[in-house]
Amino acid sequence: MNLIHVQRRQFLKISGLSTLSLLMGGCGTPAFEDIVGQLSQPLNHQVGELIFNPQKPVPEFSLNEIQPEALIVNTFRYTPIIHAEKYRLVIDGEVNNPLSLSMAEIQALPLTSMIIRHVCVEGWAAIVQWGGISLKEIIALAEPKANVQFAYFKSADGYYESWDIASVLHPQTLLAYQKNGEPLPVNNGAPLRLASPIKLGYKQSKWVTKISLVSNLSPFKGYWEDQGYEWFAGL
Ligand SMILES: Nc1nc2c(c(=O)[nH]1)N[C@H]1C(S)=C(S)[C@@H](COP(=O)(O)O)O[C@H]1N2
Ligand SMILES: [Mo]
Repeated sequence: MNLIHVQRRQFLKISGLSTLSLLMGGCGTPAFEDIVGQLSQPLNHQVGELIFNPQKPVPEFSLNEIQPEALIVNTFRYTPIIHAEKYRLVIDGEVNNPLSLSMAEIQALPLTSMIIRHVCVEGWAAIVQWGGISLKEIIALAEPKANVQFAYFKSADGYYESWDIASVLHPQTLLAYQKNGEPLPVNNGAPLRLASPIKLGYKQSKWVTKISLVSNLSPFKGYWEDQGYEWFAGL
């Protein structure tokens, strides 16, 4: 596996987009507009645009605002035992280059760090520093097809989640392997968990083992969503 950065030209080639279609911002794709029109969320985003024209980051906190004791471990099923050497992150679905990455390969990618507020619907919040790789970076390596609109995240404890592609490709959506400058503890989702300032706590899957990029949602949208919680869950 060659973990080089996907260059813009390569990406356009592999995703079947042309520079012209990017400049036109999706004009002349009536089939796509039809599909989008049926959805209740603002999902008129194209993968290529989201990767090459990053969304605006939300403000972050400073080091002295971190609340090391405030992050409550919130695990509904059980804490899975994952052997770091055997662990692989699989990226599949509507992609031209499916991936199966070891932690060593993931940690060879550029480290991004951010200090954000984690907000749980159960009524608590915590300012946390997360370190990891930007999800956008790793998804670009998988060469998503132009029609991708959602990502499913599968976790080792049976938890599952789905996100809209714009939130997935937000510059501050990370796959984190560090918490407050230390290796991520198992309770908090090691070896790899989602962390993002734009979604509620239950969207931030711990122990992520598989990311599937898709153009449609199935009737199963997420562990809590399927019990009545809101799907978009934006902050
Ligand atoms: N796999 C998995 N991910 C999960 C959960 C879980 O039970 N299993 N709980 C969610 C909820 S509701 C919250 S608030 C956060 C809590 O993260 P923490 O345990 O690291 O504080 O993880 C989220 N991700
Ligand atoms: Mo939560």
